[in-house]
Amino acid sequence: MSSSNAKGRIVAGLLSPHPPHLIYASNPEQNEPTSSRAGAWDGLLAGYEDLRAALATVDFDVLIVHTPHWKTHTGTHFLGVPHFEGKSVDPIFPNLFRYNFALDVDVALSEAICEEAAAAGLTTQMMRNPEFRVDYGTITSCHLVHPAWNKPIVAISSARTAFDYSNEAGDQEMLALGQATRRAVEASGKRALCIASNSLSHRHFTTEPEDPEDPEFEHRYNENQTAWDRHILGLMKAGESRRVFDEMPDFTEQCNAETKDGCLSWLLAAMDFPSVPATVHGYGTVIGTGNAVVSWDLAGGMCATEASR
Ligand code: 2X7
Ligand code: FE2
Repeated sequence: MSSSNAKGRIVAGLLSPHPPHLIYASNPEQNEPTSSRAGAWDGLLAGYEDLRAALATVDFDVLIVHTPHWKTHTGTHFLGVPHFEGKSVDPIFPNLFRYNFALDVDVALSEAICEEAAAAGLTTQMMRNPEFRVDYGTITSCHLVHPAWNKPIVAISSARTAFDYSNEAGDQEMLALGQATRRAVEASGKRALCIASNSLSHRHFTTEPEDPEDPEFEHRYNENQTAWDRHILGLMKAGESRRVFDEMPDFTEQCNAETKDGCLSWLLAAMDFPSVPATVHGYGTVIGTGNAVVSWDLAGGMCATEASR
């Protein structure tokens, strides 16, 4: 771990979507259901493989994840117990995701971000219930980024301000939360991977084929959604992350995008709107939703892979 005298930093930012289908298709020992491996999501799984290869040369101390599936209605909450174990079941897809998790939390960093955010005027709370069932967004994204689970995490809830007020209000809150996260990481002396755990366009089918992994069934919901996703990924690759933030309310509105929960806006603000071009490791649909695996190499530590060459 870095010396606590050194200035901490966010070494990389990741957009890491969490369809539980990707865990199902990977057949890790922690997940109970077994998939057919028929191949519907192979492109996205290859994107995650490319991301993990790129991260193999990155030294980090902690993963910080903002998740849309821990929904809190009284401000932003942070995991505040050193170790959690249990079974996380996706409420919509219990046939795909029943995952036995065991994870460690960097409680000191959680508390530091919580305090920084509170000092910036946000409503915040530490979650101290040791029986808490960690949500599938946090687990899926952390597993796909770093399946070894040998680093502590910080998990941040979605306070859902955009749902109660407006997309603009939600993004302004995420701006403050992202900046608070950055300040707390810098003061901690730690090297952090920051993860936005959300899909992009989010219209989805409401029926499932007999084999959920049937590649004949999987396709984009419609071209409008995909065109918006392409546009956002183009801005990311061009290093125009501030424009992504500025266009976020329209994207969220017109694409029913999962960005409404704030993860990507938080990440862009935590990274201080980098102009370094992002790498898109993979893009694909899951039940029609648009999902992109993207990285921003902020410390120059990621190695070249197929996607970045
Ligand atoms: O939570 C999700 C999601 N965001 C996208 C696709 C499929 C399932 O779950
Ligand atoms: Fe989701």
